[in-house]
Amino acid sequence: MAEARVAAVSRKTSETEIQVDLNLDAVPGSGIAQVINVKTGIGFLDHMFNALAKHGGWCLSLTCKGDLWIDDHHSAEDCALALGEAFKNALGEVRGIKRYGTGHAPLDEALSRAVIDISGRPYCVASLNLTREKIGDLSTEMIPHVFHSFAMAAGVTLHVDVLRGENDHHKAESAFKALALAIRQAIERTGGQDVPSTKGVLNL
Ligand SMILES: [Mn+2]
Repeated sequence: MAEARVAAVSRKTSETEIQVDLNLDAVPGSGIAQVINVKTGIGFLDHMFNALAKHGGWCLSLTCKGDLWIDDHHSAEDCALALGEAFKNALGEVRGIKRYGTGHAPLDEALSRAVIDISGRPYCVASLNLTREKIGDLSTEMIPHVFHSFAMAAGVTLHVDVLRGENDHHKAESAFKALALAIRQAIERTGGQDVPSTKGVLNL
């Protein structure tokens, strides 16, 4: 059996202090017990990262002490950057994986689609149609920012679209679940050691 893909990232600035431990290979049937412990200081963001980890088949420990007395911006952004960096480090050289992944996830009336390319070309388009100012203590404007920050740090091309929905909590949660399914497909091992690019190299 292939070795589990793991990474640990510590990130400290004057605004946030973050620790991430990630294992990408805790999918059901892997023999690795899936343990998820997320404490960003922002309840709704914890809920979103929990959904991402659960449906992505990850073990994830993420803790953040951030300057929430200012607002949620630095904590949300920096958690996504640290998680993206951990994701990139855990994958290592892009070799022997599917590279592309697509996920669709409904949550009641809401339906989202995420498409990812583990490309080494960081780019993000997120069209979420959120209408509320906040969900819990998370500003809704931070949700596309989280996707963008994750994509930049992970070095992936990411498109996330909420295709329909009425309830902002449902829309956001279905978007994170769609991303989880897309990632799970993209990082699935092919069983080979091929570099999935005509250029013969990725991550450059
Ligand atoms: Mn920012």
